[in-house]
Amino acid sequence: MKRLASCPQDCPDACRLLVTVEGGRVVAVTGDPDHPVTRGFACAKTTRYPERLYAKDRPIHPLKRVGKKGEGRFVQVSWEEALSEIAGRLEEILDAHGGEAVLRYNYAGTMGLIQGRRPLLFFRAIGASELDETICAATGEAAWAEIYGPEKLGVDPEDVPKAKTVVLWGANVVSTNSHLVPFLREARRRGARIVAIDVYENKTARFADRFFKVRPASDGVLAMGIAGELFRRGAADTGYLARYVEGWEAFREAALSYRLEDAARASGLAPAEVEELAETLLSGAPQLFRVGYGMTRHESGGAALLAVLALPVILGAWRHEGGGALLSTSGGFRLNKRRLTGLQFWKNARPKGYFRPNPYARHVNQIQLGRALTELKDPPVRALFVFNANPAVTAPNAGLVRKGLLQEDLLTVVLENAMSDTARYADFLLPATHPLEHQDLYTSYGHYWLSWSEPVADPPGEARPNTWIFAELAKRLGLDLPELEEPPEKTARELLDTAHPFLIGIDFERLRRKGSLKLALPRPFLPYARGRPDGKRLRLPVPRFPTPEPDPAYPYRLLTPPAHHFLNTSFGMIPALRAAEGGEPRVMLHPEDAKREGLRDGEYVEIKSPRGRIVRRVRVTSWVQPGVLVLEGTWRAADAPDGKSVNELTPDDESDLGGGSAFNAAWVCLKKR
Ligand SMILES: Nc1nc2c(c(=O)[nH]1)N[C@H]1C(S)=C(S)[C@@H](COP(=O)(O)OP(=O)(O)OC[C@H]3O[C@@H](n4cnc5c(=O)[nH]c(N)nc54)[C@H](O)[C@@H]3O)O[C@H]1N2
Ligand SMILES: Nc1nc2c(c(=O)[nH]1)N[C@H]1C(S)=C(S)[C@@H](COP(=O)(O)OP(=O)(O)OC[C@H]3O[C@@H](n4cnc5c(=O)[nH]c(N)nc54)[C@H](O)[C@@H]3O)O[C@H]1N2
Ligand SMILES: [Mo]
Repeated sequence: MKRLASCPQDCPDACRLLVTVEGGRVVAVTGDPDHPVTRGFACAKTTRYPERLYAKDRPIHPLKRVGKKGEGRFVQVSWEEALSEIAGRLEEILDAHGGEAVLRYNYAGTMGLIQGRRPLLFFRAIGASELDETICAATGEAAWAEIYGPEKLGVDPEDVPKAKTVVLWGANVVSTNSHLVPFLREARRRGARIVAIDVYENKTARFADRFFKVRPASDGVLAMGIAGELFRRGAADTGYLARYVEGWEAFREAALSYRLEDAARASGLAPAEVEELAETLLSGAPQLFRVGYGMTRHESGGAALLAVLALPVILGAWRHEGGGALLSTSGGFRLNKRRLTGLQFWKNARPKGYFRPNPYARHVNQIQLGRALTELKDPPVRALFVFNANPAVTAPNAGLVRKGLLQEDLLTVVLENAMSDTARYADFLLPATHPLEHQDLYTSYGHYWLSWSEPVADPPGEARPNTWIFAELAKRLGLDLPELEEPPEKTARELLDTAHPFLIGIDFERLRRKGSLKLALPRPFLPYARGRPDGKRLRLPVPRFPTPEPDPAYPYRLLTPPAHHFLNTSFGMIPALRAAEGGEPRVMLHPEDAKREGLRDGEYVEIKSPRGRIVRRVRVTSWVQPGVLVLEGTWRAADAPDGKSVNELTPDDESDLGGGSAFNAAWVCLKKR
């Protein structure tokens, strides 16, 4: 039997999958041929869903720790035993320390709005510490908002074939947004030129017509140099700027102060190459900038993205279909989320039992989980609930996270549908359904299709949806939270109940019938052709790029971009995908650096940062540049030769904008072993 379902992964593509099911089990996965973005193909990862869903070590019964913390030794218990014991411990913690002693840690393990977002209600109802979800997009979002306002409305990928110049800037789309590739090929067939700008030669660099390898964190200066050149050549769309853009004169002044040589020196390109970039932009309009979050994960990553995002504004590219920028399309989904995550409790407190809504609850930045667990006082964090995330290896400064997770007096509850690294640290490991086993509503950050997904397979063992688990806990705490128990259809209806014009004609019944519907975008879709959608003008703030003082003890910058065959850690349990990534994590090192360090291809090296040390096998390759190391993918710690996550090395400091992560600002040194 073949059934359609939505792919839940944290990926811009938000595919519709065609799933073959036999006896309630998924046996094969491909893409929905009728979905205009999925176009019938599933990626290297999702075709492996059967292996992920039925992995031998998937937790399918409630488990209670018997070994030491982190050992991963559990005994099976009943749901009743697990839930009542957790509720009892929670009650003690709430009595002794109040709600803020409880912390959730969640991210986008499923992009489904119901199983992804609804559980927040539980935490807001008990006045738990608020988690700022900054690990991925916060810096990019903040940079976007400075220029374009709070809604991220990217170019519709289905309009990409109309672009004449495409710049893939710090976006490895061939690996991380593979369903954009057919649209790029179509643009190329119609005469577009595709250039890629990245710090190493990744798959997208090889796909592009021209590749520019730039120094990490140099994009801001490079973009300002290009902007200066555009103004000098009289190529700026001054009509557009004068009418729709605030602050452009000051921006122009600033841009003119960057010479081609400045941009060249910072980026490591030749001045002629910077000029070539400017000329490429002028050779074919409209220009499309597909920008990634990778370049934002630096000390001044927000400013860098600001400068890059200014280029389509200066060129007036937004006036034409296919022109502009594409960071995310998430701002198109103007759903009615008022009640989804319990924010309404902050406005109308309804005290009952432990029901202590607290709009002023302490905020914890998720990239500083280790600090929160080990340093916070008044109250200390005494209970941690992890769902839809694997912070033991995906959060920065993993050594400190581990120290926090090992604390005896911390109650750790993990909801999982895989034996994740974090699951091993759980006091209670609760079996969650996989999104192919429950209903949910999905938006996308790479296109404008909304979807509804029915379960296609039976949940194994005693697995339950996240919302069921939190509803049961709420009951045992005497909380009145009927929202957690309401049928997903009801939540979906409410989410779709909005007067926003993009949602006109999209009601739940139609969405359920069709499975997937495109937002009712105006045609042509030119969201910033006349300033912001809200009628305000765009803004071009002048970005500043402080250069960090280099520490000679840590001469290399380590970058850790996504791996082609993984989705963060979500597919690490599949041997074939690990094999496709080379069997173990490898650190890429330039031949010159290898020579200086006396390292040969295939040898192991110790990599050390001020926060920790790990051991990795070396891959000597000129895909990278001198002084820059690249390690693709967040591997499960157990698959590394030393059992340690690469995030032992990464900083938990905030970037310059939005409190976002700065994974790529990891300065390290190498020690031959
Ligand atoms: N296959 C696969 N797909 C994924 C993921 C995955 O793990 N694997 N992860 C998903 C998630 S959570 C996200 S957020 C997105 C990832 O989205 P993004 O973070 O946008 O990741 P990429 O598109 O890979 O773009 C990152 C690129 O930025 C480059 N980069 C890093 N620093 C700099 C810099 O200073 N300048 C420039 N020019 N480039 C730089 C990296 O080398 C890398 O090639 O992808 C999603 N899709
Ligand atoms: N060094 C370095 N570290 C990084 C990055 C980097 O570029 N470099 N990228 C960062 C980025 S962009 C991101 S987004 C984060 C991602 O980090 P995480 O959010 O931790 O992502 P995953 O490792 O995929 O973990 C998601 C988990 O959710 C589980 N899950 C899936 N569906 C469900 C469900 O329905 N219920 C429950 N309970 N669980 C479910 C999966 O089994 C999986 O273990 O990592 C960040 N970490
Ligand atoms: Mo992400």
